[in-house]
Amino acid sequence: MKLKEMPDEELFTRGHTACAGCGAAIAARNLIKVLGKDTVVVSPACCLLIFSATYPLIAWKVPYHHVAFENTAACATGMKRALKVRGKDATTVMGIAGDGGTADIGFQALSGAAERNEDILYVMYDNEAYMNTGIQRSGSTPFGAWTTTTPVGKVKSGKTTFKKDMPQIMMAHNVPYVATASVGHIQDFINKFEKAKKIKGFRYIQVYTPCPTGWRHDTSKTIEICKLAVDSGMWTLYECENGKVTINRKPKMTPVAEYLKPQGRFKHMTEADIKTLQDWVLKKWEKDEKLAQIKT
Ligand SMILES: Cc1ncc(C[n+]2csc(CCOP(=O)(O)OP(=O)(O)O)c2C)c(N)n1
Ligand SMILES: [Mg+2]
Repeated sequence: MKLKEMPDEELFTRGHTACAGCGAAIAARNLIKVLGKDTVVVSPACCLLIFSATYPLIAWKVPYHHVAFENTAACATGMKRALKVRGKDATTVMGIAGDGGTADIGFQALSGAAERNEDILYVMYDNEAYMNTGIQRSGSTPFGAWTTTTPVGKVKSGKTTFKKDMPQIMMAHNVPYVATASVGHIQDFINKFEKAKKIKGFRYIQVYTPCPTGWRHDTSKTIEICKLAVDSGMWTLYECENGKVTINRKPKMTPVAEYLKPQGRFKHMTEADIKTLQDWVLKKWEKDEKLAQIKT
C-alpha cells in the first residue's frame, strides 16, 4: 500500500495525550491503519498506555487489553489461541510494548513466545529508555545518553555500555519475520507492517520512535532525527524473512556527531565519547551488512 492509499479512517484517534512530537503516537496511528479493524492490541504499562488508554478514556477503535509489564507476549499468545478456538483465526493479535517492557522486563515471555513460534505480531517501540516513569535507562539506551539513572557527573557521564541488539537477538530465535522500522520512513514502515500482517507465526518489528521529552530535543525535530539516525548508521533499516536478511536503506555514514547534536541527552559527550560511539556504529554496520550477505 502506498502512503497516499492509506485509509482516511483513524483507528487511533485524536484526543490521546501524547507529548508534542511523540514518535510512539505516530507509530500507533500508522500501524493500526495498516493492520486494520480486525486487530486486538495487547499492551503493558508504558507511555503508550498512559497517553492512549487510561480508563475511562481510550483512543483505540479496536479492542485493547492492558496486561502486566512482564507478560505482553504471553498474554498475546493466550489471546490468539483463544480466538483460534473460537474460529477467529484471521484476527491479528499484536503485542506492543516499549523498550523497557521488551528488551528488559518482558524479555522472557517474548523469548518463549518466539521460540514456540506463536502466531502473533510483537512490536517494540523504541524510545530508548523507561520514559513513562521519568527517563530511566534501559538495555536499549545507547552509549553516552543521559538518563536519570545514567546521570552526568564528574566520574561518569551518561550510559557507559552499549545498546542491546534486540533485532539480532530475535533473529537468533529463527522466527519467520524480524524487522526494524522508523516513524521517519513511513513507506518502509507501511511495507513492513503489511508484510507482517500476512505472515503466519511469530513476527517482531522494532520501531524507532524519538521522544522529545526524554531525548531533550525540539518537538519539531522528531522526523529529522529519524533521518539522521538512519543516515548515520545508528539505526539500520533491515528485515529478516525466514533467515534472509535484506538491508532496506544503506546508511550514508553521516558522522554520528550530526545525529547527537540536536539532542540534549548527548550534549555532555566529549570528543573521546563521540569517537567511542562512532567506532561502535562502524562495527555495527559491518556486522549488519555481513548478515545480509549470508545465503539461505
Ligand atoms: C513489574 C513492574 N515494574 C515496574 C513498573 C513501573 N513501570 C511502568 S511503565 C514503566 C516504564 C516503561 O518503559 P518502556 O517499556 O520503555 O515504555 P515507555 O514508558 O518508554 O514508553 C515502568 C518502570 C510496572 N508497572 N510493573
Ligand atoms: Mg521506552
